Amino acid sequence: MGKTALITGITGQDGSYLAELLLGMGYRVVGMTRRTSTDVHERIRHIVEDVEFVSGDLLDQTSMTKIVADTKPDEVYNLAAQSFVPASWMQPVLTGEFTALGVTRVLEAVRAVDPKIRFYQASSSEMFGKVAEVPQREETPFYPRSPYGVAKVYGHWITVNYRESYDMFAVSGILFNHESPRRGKEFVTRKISDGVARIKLGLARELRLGNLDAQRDWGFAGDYVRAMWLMLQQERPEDYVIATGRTHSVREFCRIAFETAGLGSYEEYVKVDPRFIRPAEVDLLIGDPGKAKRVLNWAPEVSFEQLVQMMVEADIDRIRATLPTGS
Ligand code: NAP
Ligand code: G4F
Repeated sequence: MGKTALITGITGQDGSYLAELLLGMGYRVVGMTRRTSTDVHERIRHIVEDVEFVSGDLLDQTSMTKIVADTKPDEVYNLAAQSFVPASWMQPVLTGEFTALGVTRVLEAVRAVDPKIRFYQASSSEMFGKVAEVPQREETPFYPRSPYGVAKVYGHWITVNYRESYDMFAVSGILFNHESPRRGKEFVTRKISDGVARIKLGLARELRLGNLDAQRDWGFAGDYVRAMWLMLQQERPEDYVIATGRTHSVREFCRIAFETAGLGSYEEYVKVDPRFIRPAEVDLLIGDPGKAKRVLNWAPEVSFEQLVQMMVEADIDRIRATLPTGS
């Protein structure tokens, strides 16, 4: 018998790549989705027949506990969250309910049904915020700079607390930014690749962005979900930083993206718009993936340059396919 995995947030970027990975390894994959009046399966359309769907919500303890009891998973991956940082200033209470208390609800469900179920929490480099050291490691103190970051710190510590209080196999992956052609269009990398594609195909003339000097340690989502799985296969539950160890600015992302599309200098098209500047910024993130390399034998396979090219080419192909033939 193969293992069963329950994934919350299966309709998101990471959920889609993780489901693919686990199905490929023979897992029975159960995906939790919340009820919506429209179809949210865009990212998992190609595997929708292979996944079992259950309806639940991080806000609802009863549904969480019933889902864990009914599906009897060996592993639970808690990827669901309100994950867009600017939205967390607009909806700070809701962000706390989803992204902080939601973690406790899933942990409570696991504890009540079977504390031996292995649990993965999607923690974030946003917890490091105004960074205390460079690069950031598992021991680096947290200094979050947004309601989202604060909520993730809660999610991280409640995971550690359940591990220590109830001897559960509960681990927290502190993942640095990871991107792909399936990234939501509100995040800066996808906003750039989509914007570049629109300019290339004559559908737009400019791209409006915020802080071009912000620096992130960007990797490919497909590489990062492998690390999530590896963390749950270890003998001991421990937390890991997952990152490439290299950082790049938004400006550099723009430069490579416009060059990939053959549009020349990004400076001709990119305009800084104060609407996209944040109330408090995380200026620099760079992770130290040393422990993940040593213990998990994990390393990213896709470089920054390959990632930018992959995203720009995918958006050009996707948008071109929607245009009348010959455009
Ligand atoms: P994403 O694309 O925004 O996906 C979020 C998922 O959460 C979606 O499936 C969404 O469902 C679901 N969700 C939101 N609120 C929910 C609720 N109340 N109940 C049930 N499901 C709910 O995020 P992602 O990029 O895949 O990231 C996955 C996780 O990793 C998130 O927790 C994120 O905070 C964390 N993380 C991401 C990164 C990164 O760079 N991508 C880095 C560090 C940590 P709908 O489809 O219904 O909206
Ligand atoms: O792409 P972003 O919105 O991602 P951010 O805020 O780093 O958060 C993402 O990564 C986290 C891991 O560190 C996750 F936990 C979180 O869920 C999410 O996936 O912004 C990246 C940087 C920021 O410094 C922002 O100020 O890009 C800068 N930026 C500049 N112009 C912009 C824009 N960001 C967005 N979204 N839109 C802009 O126009």
